[in-house]
Amino acid sequence: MSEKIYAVPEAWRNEARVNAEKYDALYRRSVADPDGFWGEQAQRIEWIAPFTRVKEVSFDTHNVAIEWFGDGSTNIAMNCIDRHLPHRADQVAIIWEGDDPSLSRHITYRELHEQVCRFANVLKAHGVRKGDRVTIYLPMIPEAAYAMLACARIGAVHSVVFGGFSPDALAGRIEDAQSDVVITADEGVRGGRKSPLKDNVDAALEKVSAKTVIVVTRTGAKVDMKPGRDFRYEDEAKKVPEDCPYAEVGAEDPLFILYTSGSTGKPKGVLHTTGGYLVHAALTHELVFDYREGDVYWCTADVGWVTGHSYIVYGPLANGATTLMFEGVPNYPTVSRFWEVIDKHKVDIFYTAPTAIRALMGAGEEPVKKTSRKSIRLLGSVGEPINPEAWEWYHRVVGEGRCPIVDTWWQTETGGILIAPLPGATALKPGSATKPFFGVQPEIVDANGNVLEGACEGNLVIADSWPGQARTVFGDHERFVQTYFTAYPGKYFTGDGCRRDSDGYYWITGRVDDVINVSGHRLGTAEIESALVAHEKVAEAAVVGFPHAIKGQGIYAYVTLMGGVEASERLRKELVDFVRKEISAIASPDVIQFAPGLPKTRSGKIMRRILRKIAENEFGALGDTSTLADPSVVEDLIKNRPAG
Ligand code: 6R9
Repeated sequence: MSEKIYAVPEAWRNEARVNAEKYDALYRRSVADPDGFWGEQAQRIEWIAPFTRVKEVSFDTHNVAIEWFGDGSTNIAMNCIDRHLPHRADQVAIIWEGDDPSLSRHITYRELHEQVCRFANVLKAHGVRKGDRVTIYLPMIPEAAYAMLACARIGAVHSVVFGGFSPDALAGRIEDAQSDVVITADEGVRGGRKSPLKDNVDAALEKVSAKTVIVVTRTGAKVDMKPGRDFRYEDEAKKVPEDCPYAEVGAEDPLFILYTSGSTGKPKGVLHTTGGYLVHAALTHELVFDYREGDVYWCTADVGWVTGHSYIVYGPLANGATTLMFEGVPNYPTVSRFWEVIDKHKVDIFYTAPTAIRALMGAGEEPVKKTSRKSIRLLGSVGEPINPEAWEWYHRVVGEGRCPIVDTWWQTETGGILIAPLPGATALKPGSATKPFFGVQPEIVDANGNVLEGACEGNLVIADSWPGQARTVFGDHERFVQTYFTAYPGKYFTGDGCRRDSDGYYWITGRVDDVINVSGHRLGTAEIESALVAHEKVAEAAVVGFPHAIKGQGIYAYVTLMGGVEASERLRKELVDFVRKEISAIASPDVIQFAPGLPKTRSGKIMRRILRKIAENEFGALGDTSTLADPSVVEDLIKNRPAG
């Protein structure tokens, strides 16, 4: 671990909104008096009916119930748009940068208002009412933000599905959300390649049903349109009025569902509600990124992930910011693309993922150094632990040593950032997400649930609620309780391992459950295993993560074939493609090892600990193998481990 400390630069200290002293005092107050602290912070958004109650929370395993500002009402689209119109109608709300560097668009708050109203009216015309679920399967085009905000405007619940997911994965999410309406585009464009989004929707709707598909034009490709079910957005938009009043929405009414992988079963539909989520997203966006009036802010995530929800759309727009939405990828047309976009749009704040930094680091300094980047003031990181080497490179080469890096730890379930530096207050240690945000009470527990004090390492739990916390798993509250509130009763279990050093800094060590983090994308090993065993030639599969230089973790699959089936290079490729088709390209295994048997205990449980060690090439550290039903299986696995 890196021992280096970067003090808060003097200019930052002098101009800090929150300096070190203020952080300490305000943090203490925020946890001692959450009602007082959050009651005040909640005034940053506009309410329709004011709340009189702040925090009403039970983490009791028998009755998990989470409410914030429960009797207040508001509207998120009103907060992100209408509220700004009197003084920033002509300010740019969204800068859209296309995959093709010659394409960009500037959308003002006035235009955003028009577009969102139209979109909302189209949804209404197709029967969408408050509380209905709408699935959004779009590329990174402004319409993705319009569609999300249109749902929020009428009180409908969006479920954004990442455009990289396969028809099967999409079908599962449409079905689970019981969503009658799907919004998609003819095609997506990324890295110069087109992806057949509408065709994927058609394939998904052969398995599950939806009443209406609304198709936004991106490339103009010819796609099948099923009469009575499929509608062109552009045609529908012409038929509806241009204004749409916003609905009054309860603080605890749902805003969105977002599917995320866990250790077991299918992805869970994590449900977020309205008031607390917006307060948390907006406040963290302002303080962690030190967002200032007039800044151009760029988060490179996709709206298909929670980072896109909270820190491309809702947090920035609630703060009246100019948020950049990028359709492309870091290495197209060249590996200078990120830095060129920064120069083109004079980006002040840049937020990306360690996997992108590591990939670009591999291309050397020249592609960065030939750009100016002088507009950049602050850098951010999210999605997985950032290794100190990548941190140092990001700091020294990209930020030229003058930009603080905010390493932000949070999750789909937390709604917004929970552990991160405040750039004017917190000295930085490369690789550490540093200190808790206001109101957040992290604790480190051992396997028995004992709370550890001082410098220690264990599992990360959060002792009490924060406004942006997920409220439930859609349609399955029991699963919500099981997943997050039973391992350590009375506390929220994050699934992450963590070390705290003697300065009280938190260092996330990665997942402690059967979740792997590939390029910042969460995947359950169980999900990939069930995709593999769905193949007719596969008898059994076990999947583990292994360290990968660029992706952070790679996917290593042990596969036992059906009797009589020969292992071959061709079959290996076939299985990789099969997983890609069942889930997504991000889930395709990096390594497949064909194995005659898997190491199991006498009760038949696969010993993943051993499989992880073999995948990591650490044969010396296999630990106790005496409880295995057949220890010779392990020798075979070691002997036949593919090179690499
Ligand atoms: C926002 C997001 C959550 C998991 C989380 C952890 C890992 C995210 C991190 C980080 C170390 C950071 N993670 N940020 N680990 N340092 N700054 O990524 O949500 O997709 O739900 O993933 O990602 O393991 O538990 P999500």
